[in-house]
Amino acid sequence: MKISNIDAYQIYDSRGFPTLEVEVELENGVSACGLVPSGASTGQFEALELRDGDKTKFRGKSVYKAITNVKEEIAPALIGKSVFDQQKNDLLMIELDGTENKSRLGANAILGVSMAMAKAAAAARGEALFEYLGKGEGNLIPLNEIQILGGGAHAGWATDIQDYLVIAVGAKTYEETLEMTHNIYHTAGELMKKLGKCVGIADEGGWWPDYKDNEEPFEVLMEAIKLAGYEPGKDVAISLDIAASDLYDGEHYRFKLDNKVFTRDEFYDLMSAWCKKYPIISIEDPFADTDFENWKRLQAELGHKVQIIGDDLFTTNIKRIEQGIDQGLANSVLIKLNQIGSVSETIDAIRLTQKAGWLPVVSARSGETEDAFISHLAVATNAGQLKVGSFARSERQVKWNENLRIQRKLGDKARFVGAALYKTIFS
Ligand code: 2PG
Ligand code: MG
Repeated sequence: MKISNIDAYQIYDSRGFPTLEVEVELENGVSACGLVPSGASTGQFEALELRDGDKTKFRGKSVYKAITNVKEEIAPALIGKSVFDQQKNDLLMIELDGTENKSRLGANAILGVSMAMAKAAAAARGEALFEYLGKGEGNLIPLNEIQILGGGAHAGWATDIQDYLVIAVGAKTYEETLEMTHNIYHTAGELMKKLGKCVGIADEGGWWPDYKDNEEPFEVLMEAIKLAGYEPGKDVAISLDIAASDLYDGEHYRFKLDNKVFTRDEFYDLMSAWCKKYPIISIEDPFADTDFENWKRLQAELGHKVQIIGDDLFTTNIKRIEQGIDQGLANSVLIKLNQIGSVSETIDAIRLTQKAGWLPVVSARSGETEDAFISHLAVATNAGQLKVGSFARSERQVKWNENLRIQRKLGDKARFVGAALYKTIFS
């Protein structure tokens, strides 16, 4: 089944920023679109998101160059190729780009084509995307990691910590994780409003808080879990994304809200102390992407009972994940399609993570679209976990809802293991 046409045009993400939609059309008339997400707290090792930078157009954020690259360079190279050769076609685009970080054509241009190609191929086979990507092997409905409070780059630095999240570790079914999170999300919102601590909604749908320091939110989180009728640690655990690269100047970590400066040792002590003081089951980017020593130390101290996830640390990049595995820097990898810029490389990153006995957590970006590609990717690869921001706003809900549909389609074959997946990394 050959690709007959590829088109691209500008659409708008959940923040109203320009992004690309790419349409891949096949010789039998079937077509599909890939919608490209965009981060705010991006890692320095991510593949490059090409923006025009012309201040007179969408304040520098338009993506017309990336669109032109799809139409004038990628399309002529891929038209006539088999849509089922995902890996070969992704590689062709990577070679056509010719740079280490996809900076010539743009990772957004390449990813849009890559996603649309996979969706068109699935449609041509009459399969759901998860079936096509997983070659029929994917059936694990993921455990959700859901944001209750948003801070950092997603909420005007209302807190220095980026995400305060929950994981329904006691849930027996996927539906139950959603119900538990719904209850906690709304209880937390009501509580914060009553206390005068809620300013609005952050970029990923969590509550935008107004606190004096970065530790106060733990109290509302613990209280909301209890008020919603759950036991912290047993039914529901806390998860954090510190996004610490944003707090690090090469020597010190800084909390603006608390007006505190930490040496690397002091910051280590704080991260380690929080993991012991609160029922934290998972912590992402507790240290900067260059502070390997602290990563290694935390993994050695707490990696047997806390999920330690590298996001900016690894940027879904095979070489960086391999380095992390060699050096024992963490036990889990956040997986984001646009950090690396193609579907094949993303799946390779997941497989590498799993082979090492680590856990992949498939993730959305803070700037999202109505595309539910990642829900399919998580099930297709049996990744086990999905992080999509909060439990509000349609660009988030479309992903949670898609997993309900996937589960329904899988019927008896669907599996949900919940927190039992942690057995893989905990001893
Ligand atoms: C993260 C993501 C999603 P962003 O840091 O994990 O929460 O944020 O897309 O802004 O990098
Ligand atoms: Mg992160």
